[in-house]
Amino acid sequence: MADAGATEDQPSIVILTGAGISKESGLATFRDADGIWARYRIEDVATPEAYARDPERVLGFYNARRRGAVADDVHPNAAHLALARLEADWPGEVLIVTQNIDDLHERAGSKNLIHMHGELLKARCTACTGLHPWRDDITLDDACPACGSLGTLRPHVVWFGEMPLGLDDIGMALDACALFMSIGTSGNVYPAAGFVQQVRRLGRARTVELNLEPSEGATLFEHARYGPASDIVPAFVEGLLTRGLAAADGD
Ligand code: BJW
Repeated sequence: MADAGATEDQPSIVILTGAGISKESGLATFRDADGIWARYRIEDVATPEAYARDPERVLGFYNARRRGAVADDVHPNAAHLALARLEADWPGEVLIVTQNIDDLHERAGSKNLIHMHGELLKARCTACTGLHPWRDDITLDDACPACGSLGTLRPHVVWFGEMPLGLDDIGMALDACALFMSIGTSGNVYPAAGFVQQVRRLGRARTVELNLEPSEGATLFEHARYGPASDIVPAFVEGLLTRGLAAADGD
């Protein structure tokens, strides 16, 4: 990650994204009525205990989602593309902190990106901790490409009770930014749900929620835009690039 410093001429922006930004690309959210948690219980598929109890079930859940994410008809949408354009054209640093494990931000062209809940297209070895690009199913018969151990590969994702990734870099970027945007996340899961409060404590940055509807934490933000991400994010980015940070104000 590049240095997260901000100056008046080059104000930095931190963007938190969640499942809502990938919804219009065809990937399910978690807590909407048609979301993943309506079909699966968290305690069966998204905790270290679930994996210890029934690794095949947990691997099956992520194998199905990996097949979905690499499907030919899944592409970055206008919201992902607009954020990549913002990173390319904004005079200061733009950091995307995504809770999503898909690779749609990368495929849109974003470079300065932290996957705080891991990456679906990587496997991690529980024996040697090695990380490996992985586009196929993970099975208990697979050997770690680095250490050769059998049955030790798991999805490189952050389950409940595990420590999210990149928190030191995220914390520094939040403290330095002039604008914090939260896009397509319900504000249910910590520590991500608390980032807006961290930013507001310092009182230096504007805070904006962009979501289909007011999220759990909506009142914590100073400003908001509501609608599908593929509409509101490109419009918001266009405003920033033409009018600067003041474009964030208002609702
Ligand atoms: C649209 C849209 C469109 C729809 N356009 N918008 C009690 C109190 C406080 C905390 C805790 C507590 N008990 C336990 C905790 C901690 C726990 C936690 O937060 N639990 C809560 C449930 C209370 N957190 C953890 O365990 C985390 N680790 C941790 O805390 O470590 C300790 C620690 C940290 C820091 C300092 C010190 C210690 C780990 C959390 C791991 C989350 N893992 C998951 C699954 C793994 C990845 C995967 O399988 O994909 O990550 S859970 C799931 O939720 C996934 C997501 O990344 C995450 C957030 O979901 P997201 O993205 O917000 O999706 P949705 O569906 O909830 O919302 C979608 C939104 O989009 C909605 O608002 C829609 O309206 C909107 N939308 N269409 C725009 N077209």
